[in-house]
Amino acid sequence: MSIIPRPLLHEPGSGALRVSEGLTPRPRDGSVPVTSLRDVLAEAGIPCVDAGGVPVLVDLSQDAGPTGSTHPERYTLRVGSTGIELIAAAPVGLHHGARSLVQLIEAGGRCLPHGVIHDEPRYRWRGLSVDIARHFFGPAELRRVVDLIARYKMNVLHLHLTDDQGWRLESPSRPALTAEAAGSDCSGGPGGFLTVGEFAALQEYAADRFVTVVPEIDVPGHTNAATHAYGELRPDGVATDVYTGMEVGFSTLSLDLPATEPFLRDVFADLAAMTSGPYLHYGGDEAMSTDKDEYARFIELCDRIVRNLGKTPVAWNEAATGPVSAGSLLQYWDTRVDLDPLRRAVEAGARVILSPGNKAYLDMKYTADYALGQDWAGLVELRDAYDWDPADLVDGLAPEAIEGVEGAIWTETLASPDDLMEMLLPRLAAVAEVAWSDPGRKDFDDFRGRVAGEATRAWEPTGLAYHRTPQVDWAD
Ligand code: TNX
Repeated sequence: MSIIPRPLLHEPGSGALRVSEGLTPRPRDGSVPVTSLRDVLAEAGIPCVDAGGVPVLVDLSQDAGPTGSTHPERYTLRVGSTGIELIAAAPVGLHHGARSLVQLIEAGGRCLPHGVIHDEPRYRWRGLSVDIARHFFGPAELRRVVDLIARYKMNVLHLHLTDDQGWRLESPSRPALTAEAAGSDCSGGPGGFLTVGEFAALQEYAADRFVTVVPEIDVPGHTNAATHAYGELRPDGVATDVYTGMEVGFSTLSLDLPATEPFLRDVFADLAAMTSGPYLHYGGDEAMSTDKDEYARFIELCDRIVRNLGKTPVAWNEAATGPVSAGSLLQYWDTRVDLDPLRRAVEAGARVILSPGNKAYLDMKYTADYALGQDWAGLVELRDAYDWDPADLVDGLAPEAIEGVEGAIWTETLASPDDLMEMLLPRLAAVAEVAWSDPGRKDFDDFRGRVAGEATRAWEPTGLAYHRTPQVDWAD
């Protein structure tokens, strides 16, 4: 079994099926979509032919997946002597099944072992957060990230769009944000930003791969770019200087200034209008320069603004001291803090995304002497990113309160696309498996073998940089 993330159930058969002439998808009837299967196969260079290939019967049926399951993302993939069968409860499951099929074909060298897979994810939120504020990564790089996320059956791309060093998304009602505060980054580079059109196109590209983009505008801290563009957001009315360092916690908005609430309303309204998914992230982290009571009022206001725009609010764990509204999401990252506020927020109806810094932060160094990355949360080797169970992370957190798992990559030290990729790979595969697979069947030895296969079959052929950790026996 070569698939990452490891499927829930796999019953191997005894023969194998040759797919040298390509595949011929056959929907059970006209209402069953096969475009997603065709697209996934085409992107992997596996030809689909109208006739004469190995038949792939495609069907939507409630009988798909593990026996008795009602999971909306479930699918069943059968490979036998007469062909392939892909059955899912919904189009998203067909997409997952297609991803598994591609990995099986790649691993088998076009010779598919017989067998049956019944699969579904453990968590519904399987994300990666990418900081494009400290260093800017544009549409082409972000599409490559989406490709990887989708390959590993993850479904959320969270974009950290604003920080002290730059504002990276056009906001039509506040043009100075990108006109004045997007031309810098953490290493004196030119920065950059996504236009409204580029952001729309990226979301469409992601949606075609069943990935939701969750945009983050971080307030009230991490706001030097905003106060550089709009001096009226500062008590003295004077715009702050451009910031190109790596410190955190020095900037803040001030709720009692007349310009602040209109600013928040404008940028979140713009963001809601541009965002096709149901979530808006308003940050809330590391507001070390914000007064405590004022911080609570900020959280309450941002939660309300996002709700009134018809979106579900998401914020970093600090916002648990909020109040946040029932049904909003809190993203747990800081393993050093008191968790009582998080538990209380959950009791009041919040749900939790787990991004523990010492496991899921893919900007942490692999080893102490690694050139890239930081180490404030610890070192995160491949095994550290793999060997943890989300259900055990926060004492007293009900399993139903866990929405899912998200890796995060902060880019203070990552200036180039290769820097980004070698921090993501191979650890992104570990995040995907933690979020998808049954913890009872997880096995690092088996996983690292599958990772070695990904490097030769998926990363090297497409020119993706990855870290050759000694924890994997790479093929060459
Ligand atoms: C903490 S995680 C931060 C970021 C930094 C990151 C570096 C979080 C919510 N805040 O501002 O970029 O550490 O690892």
